[in-house]
Amino acid sequence: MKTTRVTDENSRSLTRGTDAQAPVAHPGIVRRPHYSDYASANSARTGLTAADIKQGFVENLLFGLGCALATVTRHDAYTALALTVRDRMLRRCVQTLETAAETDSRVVAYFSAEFLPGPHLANNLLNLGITDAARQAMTELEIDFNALIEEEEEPGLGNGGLGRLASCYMDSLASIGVPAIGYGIRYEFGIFDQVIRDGWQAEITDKWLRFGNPWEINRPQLTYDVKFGGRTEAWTDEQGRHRVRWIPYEVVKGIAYDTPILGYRVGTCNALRLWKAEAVESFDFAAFNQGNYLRAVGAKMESENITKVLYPNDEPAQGKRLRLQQQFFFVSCSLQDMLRLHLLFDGRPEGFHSRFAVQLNDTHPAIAVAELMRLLVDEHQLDWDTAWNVTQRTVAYTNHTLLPEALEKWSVELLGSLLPRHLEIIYEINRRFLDEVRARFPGDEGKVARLSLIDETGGRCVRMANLATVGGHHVNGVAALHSDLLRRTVLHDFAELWPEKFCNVTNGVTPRRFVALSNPGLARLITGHIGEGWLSDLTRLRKLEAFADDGLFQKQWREVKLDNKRRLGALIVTRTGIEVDPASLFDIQVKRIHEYKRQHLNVLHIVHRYLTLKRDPSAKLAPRTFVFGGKAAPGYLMAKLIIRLINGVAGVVNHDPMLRGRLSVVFFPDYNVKNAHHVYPAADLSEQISTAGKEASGTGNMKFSLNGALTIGTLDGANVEIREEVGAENFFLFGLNTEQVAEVKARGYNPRALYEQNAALREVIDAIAGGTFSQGDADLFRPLVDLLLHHDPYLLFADFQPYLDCQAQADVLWRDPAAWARMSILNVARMGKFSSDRSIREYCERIWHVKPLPVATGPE
Ligand code: NBG
Repeated sequence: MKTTRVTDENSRSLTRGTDAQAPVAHPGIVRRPHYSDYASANSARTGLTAADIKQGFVENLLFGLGCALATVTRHDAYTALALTVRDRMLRRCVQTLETAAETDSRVVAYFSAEFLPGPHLANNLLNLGITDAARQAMTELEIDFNALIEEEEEPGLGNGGLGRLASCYMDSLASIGVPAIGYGIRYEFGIFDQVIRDGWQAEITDKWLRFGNPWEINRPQLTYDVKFGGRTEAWTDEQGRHRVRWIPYEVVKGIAYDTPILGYRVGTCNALRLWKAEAVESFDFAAFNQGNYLRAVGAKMESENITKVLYPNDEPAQGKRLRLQQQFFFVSCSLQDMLRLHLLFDGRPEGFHSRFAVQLNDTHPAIAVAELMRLLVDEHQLDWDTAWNVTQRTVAYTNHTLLPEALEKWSVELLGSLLPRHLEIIYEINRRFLDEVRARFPGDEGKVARLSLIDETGGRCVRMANLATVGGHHVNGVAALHSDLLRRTVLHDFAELWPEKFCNVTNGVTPRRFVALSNPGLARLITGHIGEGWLSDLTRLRKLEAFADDGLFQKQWREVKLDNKRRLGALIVTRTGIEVDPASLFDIQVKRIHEYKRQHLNVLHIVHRYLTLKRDPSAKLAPRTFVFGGKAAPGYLMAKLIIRLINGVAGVVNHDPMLRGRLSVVFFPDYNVKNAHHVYPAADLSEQISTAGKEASGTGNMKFSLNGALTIGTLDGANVEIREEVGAENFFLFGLNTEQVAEVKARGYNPRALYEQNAALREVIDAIAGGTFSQGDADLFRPLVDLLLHHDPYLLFADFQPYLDCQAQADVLWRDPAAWARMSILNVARMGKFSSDRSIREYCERIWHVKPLPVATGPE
């Protein structure tokens, strides 16, 4: 890639608009401006008062959208308000860029195939501190402010926890003041919208861009060519060096779309830079010239397909060609973009790692290791060792799963056909690496086979986790237990080889979105008692401990919760028609539907309660409302059957007059970030019941607890640390731990025997199998029942009785509202550790070696 560095000499002439030619592809920096240049900017664009916002809004409506106030639709008004807010962010974005450019500070490049930012408007208002001013401005214009907030459709560019984590991290990076770019894919269709038909999940295309997207800025001048297929060719350069060139079969163009990500009450505003694929003009010229118009156009459509749709599977890797294309596409655009930026300031590619720290969010972007090597060696003429040193010092890798089926592998054949040069590079990395291994462990070919980047056990495959581990300087898991298991199992040989490479960074969540924004009542109550500041330093929540036994405080605490439950209840009625009692215990499980997460264990408990209440209406059971939410991967039949089962049970339970006010079951459709805002604040009990060792961390567990829900959970993922923090006495623990799970499996697990021994379990399974929840149809749930009876890979039966016993304890506590409130307060008070600010500080210190860089906020 050739980059023109514009010198001071010609930049000055450029700004004077004299003889200089405007550079086309990469204009670079015309001149280094300073934010004082914008000091005179119009206060309608930058001001933070209600009057300024009102003015800005009207101007955006008129000049941005060409709308008149008289005929404005709700969506127009939303867009105009979004643009008004965006104006205020762009000033900060530019200031952030300039501040970063002035120092030589390292910029974090967070590589993630998924981001789930949630709706932007309310969050940006909060971070700017202008929610009230904006509300006032709208009220003066007789526009319903809340309706505008509701109008926003969220960008569903992720599946679940992994994508949401990436967005929490973007929020924290900006809030702490670390210059960063989030690099990813601008999917035209994000995660599908879920609707429930006859109890089954149906998927609807997510057309989130249908009415435009006011938050993004299209940068058509920022484009990069991405090559695919073809072959490589060796040649010798003028200095007699061995070189390789890649002659691709096709080329696709990536175009940047930037979304500003503003920190909380700070000047730092980073960019989320997402790439869209387009055909290059000269594309399939030959076909075109031969008069084969359709082929030429067909190929164009194919290249645009790359960023059409998000793969809706949250865990298992698929081995699909298009998916590998997506991964390479965004990685290549991003690295080319970073090299361009770096070379603008520093002519030497060998200094790349001191400009950028790349974090690989799981293995989805792991091809970055090979692509950075290719760019440095083939395009920037570094020798292999120098390039390798740069690559290893740039890249670090976060692992997010231990599930064997989710560890990404690409067949050598597929990778070689799509990325022939990268396969060569991977082989070369592997050859050098395995030489080292053999030198250290002579004769241990077993170890060599396990460490190899190539899996030779079946068809030959490239192991992406191994590539990321060898190519990076750090590998981390996302909770203490997970990082431990990672070291002991999946990456055991690597951890032995390079113990210092491995570390843990426990996940965190942003308290801005997940408390201040979604639970304003709680936020107000907290601030009223411990003052401001906790949103930027969540450990200050500790001060709430002093109020845990305060009767008045407990009362206010419970009123906030009840209010939130009323609101969720109202939403449940509109979405499902089911009426729920806000006074009942809200027992909630929201997350992707997966067997390892064991939503069906939750169902077994509900069925048990149902049967108990039917048999003995005077049974001392707390009135409960069970709420489920989550999407199933469209091809994951068992997960879909679990949704059907939940709805089958709901259908029976909710229509039984005898159970009115005692038991209800809700499947809340289309669980997403926007809906999540209503769910977490309304929960009394949070279900975190995965089979121990399967959930890497979980982050919903943190959001619930931070909103005052008590957790019922296993010793899995971050539950372990949550329990440590809030205190064992404030956590409902049950079930086998990871060692016990391994023992049970090693001994030979027999779910059928458990079924026969446990009358309650038998009764529950028989009811499901017999058609109680399927209108007598004994076939509907057979696949699920058979799987449990004969295999039960996630040990539901083993954990069934302990789960029931633990649930019974929750019932007992519910009868004592003061004790429940006390525990709830203590949970919140002790959740400070789980702020994503803490996680990001750890990444900064241990992995990236970057420091915050304060950015001035003014002038407004
Ligand atoms: C998920 C894990 C969760 C974890 C999130 C974020 C993947 C591959 N992994 O337990 O299942 O909380 O990542 O780290 O989506």
